[in-house]
Amino acid sequence: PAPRTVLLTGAAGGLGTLMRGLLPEYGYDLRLLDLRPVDGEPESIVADLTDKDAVREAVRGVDAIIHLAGISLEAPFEKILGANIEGTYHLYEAAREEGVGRIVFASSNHAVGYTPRPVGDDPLIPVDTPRRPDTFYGLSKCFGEDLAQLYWDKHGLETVSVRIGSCFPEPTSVRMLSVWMSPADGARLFHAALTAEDVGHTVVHGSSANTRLWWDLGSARALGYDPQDDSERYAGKLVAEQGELDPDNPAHARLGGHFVTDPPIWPY
Ligand code: NAI
Ligand code: 15L
Repeated sequence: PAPRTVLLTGAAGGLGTLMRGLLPEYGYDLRLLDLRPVDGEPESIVADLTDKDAVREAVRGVDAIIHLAGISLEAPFEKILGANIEGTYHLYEAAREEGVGRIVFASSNHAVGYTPRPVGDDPLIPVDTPRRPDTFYGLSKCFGEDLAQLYWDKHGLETVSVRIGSCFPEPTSVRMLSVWMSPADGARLFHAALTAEDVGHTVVHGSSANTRLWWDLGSARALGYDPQDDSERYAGKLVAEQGELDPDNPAHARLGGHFVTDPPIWPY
């Protein structure tokens, strides 16, 4: 049966806030968790993923999990280790112990951020492109994907790992024109990832059907995802402000953008 009660971790964050608004329309009953209280949601669970017992309690009784919580940019390794690596392990272990059948894991383009972006007639980046994390942050997403594979192979716990490009209300850079996922398409993709049958562990790229797309959406479409948006309507304004990408700039030549520089340069 399709999942109904879904634990949304990271519910107070940017993406969590967008998805809290959109996913109930698909019929989900969301249980919210974050390190900090979720605005206007007094019943949300305030818990740190590094607290194993709290995570197990939060997971009890849900049909599926959308796992967004964690550090979402580059940070010192020790911080990534707690929130993203240990925290994701706690979540998988709790899901196994409580019999939760499926997790949708917010992976990132930064798991493969050093991959050259296609130029001219180059083929789109395939979903099985070799791992090339661009940060400790990206490395933690590689860990999460491997953990997902282990829990599928060993315990039959299914995951869709979504390598999200940039999911914000609007793209804010020329690079983002290629990797942007509109919030509405994000909800479409999460819904497909929750409801497709027999996903085992599937890795998908998470973006809209952008004119300037860099990566292949085939495995996402195979889940039933049918993106409706295209960032191109923002291209005129962004290119006028920022110019086209400069192939001689290393941060414009790789999928991960400015995450590939040392240190990463914000904004991206
Ligand atoms: P965000 O930083 O706005 O939200 C992350 C949330 O996780 C925050 O509310 C934070 O309080 C919570 N959190 C952090 N450490 C925690 C812990 N130890 N225990 C419990 N909660 C904790 O990030 P955003 O943009 O909402 O991203 C959500 C997820 O999607 C992240 O895992 C991020 O890596 C991933 N992602 C997001 C992309 C985007 O474009 N927004 C792109 C690629 C991946
Ligand atoms: C990510 O993984 C980050 O969480 C998000 O804040 C953006 O930086 C996004 O990637 C991106 O590459 O634009």
